[in-house]
Amino acid sequence: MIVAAEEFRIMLLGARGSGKSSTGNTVLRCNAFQSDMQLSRVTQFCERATGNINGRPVAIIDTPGLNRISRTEREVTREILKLLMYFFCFLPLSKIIVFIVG
Ligand SMILES: Nc1nc2c(ncn2[C@@H]2O[C@H](COP(=O)(O)OP(=O)(O)OP(=O)(O)O)[C@@H](O)[C@H]2O)c(=O)[nH]1
Ligand SMILES: [Mg+2]
Repeated sequence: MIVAAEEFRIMLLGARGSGKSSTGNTVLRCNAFQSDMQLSRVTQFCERATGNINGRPVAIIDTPGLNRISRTEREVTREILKLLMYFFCFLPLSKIIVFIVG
């Protein structure tokens, strides 16, 4: 019997411009997330991209930067919590590794 490997989930948190999206692209070895040096926040909403590393499915969850630029901290926090709620409501057994970038 072949058992499918559990998806390995990594959520990237950190300040604006700290390299969250670049880290996600490096791990997935593709340009899944928009990455740029801008005064305003580049990533506005939580985004999920998936890939495969050594046969193991991997999902990276990129998030907006936690500084108070363009959107308030409250809006960004709500955006991140919305995604976490999604995982824990619809995929109750799922585990997420949170990685602070920067
Ligand atoms: N020198 C260097 N530059 C980096 C590194 N990681 C990211 N950068 C650059 O820093 C800039 C911002 O990187 P992003 O990955 O877009 O940063 P972010 O945290 O996703 O930014 P927001 O989405 O705005 O919160 C880009 O120009 C990247 O090329 C790093 O490790 N070293
Ligand atoms: Mg980003």
